[in-house]
Amino acid sequence: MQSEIRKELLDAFTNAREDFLSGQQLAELIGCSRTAVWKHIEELRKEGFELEAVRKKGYRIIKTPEKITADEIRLGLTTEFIGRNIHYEESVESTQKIAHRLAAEDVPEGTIIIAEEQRSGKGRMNRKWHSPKYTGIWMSLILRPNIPLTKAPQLTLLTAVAAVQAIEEMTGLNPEIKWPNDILLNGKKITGILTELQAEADRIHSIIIGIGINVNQKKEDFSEDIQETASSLFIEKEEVVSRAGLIRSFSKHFEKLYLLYLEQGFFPIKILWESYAISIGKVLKARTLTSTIVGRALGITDEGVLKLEDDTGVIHHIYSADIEL
Ligand code: BTX
Repeated sequence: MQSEIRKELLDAFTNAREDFLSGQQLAELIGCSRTAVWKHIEELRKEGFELEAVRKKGYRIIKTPEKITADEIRLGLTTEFIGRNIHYEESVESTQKIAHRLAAEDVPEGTIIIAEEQRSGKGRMNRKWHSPKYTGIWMSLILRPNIPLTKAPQLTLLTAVAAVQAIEEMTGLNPEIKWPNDILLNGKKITGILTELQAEADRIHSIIIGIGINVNQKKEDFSEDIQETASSLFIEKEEVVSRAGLIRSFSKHFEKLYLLYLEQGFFPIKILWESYAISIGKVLKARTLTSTIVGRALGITDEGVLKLEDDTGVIHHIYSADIEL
């Protein structure tokens, strides 16, 4: 757990943007001694931050570390609660597992769990999520909304919108959503979302949203079975993308959408989701556990259920399926 002083120090550098801050200014802003400021600046340097120090002007941060650190995410974070409490690990089985444990310990809403690598990352329906070291964002987010159980899938769709907006902001690329929650670039999967619940009767204790974003992988970093279907932002943009920057951008967009959702319900989110969806209006094949339905996608219901109209005019409601375009 990082100290409060460290958090305030990073907030001060965030607000100062490119400006220098003197040791005295920092001490006053944070309400601690100059020795404490100096000690924390030395610790940032050990983590891989480069700070420029100029006499009579003070300090400013000129480079952040390669590895994601909780401090690097905090530097520039503008949210109230999403991503404010960060649990960071180098290597884990799955961030979802840690999130479940922390959620039961009553950590604050908006806590994120981030790992550099997952040894057994989880996809939906017990599938695997390939999560190699230092290349992607492998993250779980803990929420505690006061909504009925049946509405939980809406948050998966909201997460997809936030991820698309963050990718757009950071790269200028325009990803599309394939129902319910795959995010694609040029038809290849770059992001997956897995929503899990802790609930009693029909009361939600917490919702744990797992987000995997392929950021800086090269084609050969993917295992052979997904080389043709998966891609990364680096492959599509041909530039390294800052993972910490993307986490901050995602947190910002997510918080905005989540507050809108809690205030106005799912409708505004649904409109946004449909504007990014590739499938609406197209003929799709939906493979459910029990059958395969072919039909034209009409849109989604307020519960996030996909509506498919077959060629006899019957409208099918699809709750869970794999979709072929
Ligand atoms: P999904 O079931 O929609 O997708 C899983 C399928 O996608 C796999 O069966 C495989 O074909 C393919 N796949 C696996 N890894 C990748 C990858 N890196 N890029 C593209 N395609 C891939 C989607 O499940 C939900 C994924 C959530 C992942 C996050 S990461 C943080 C959190 N922790 C955790 O264990 N899972 C979530």
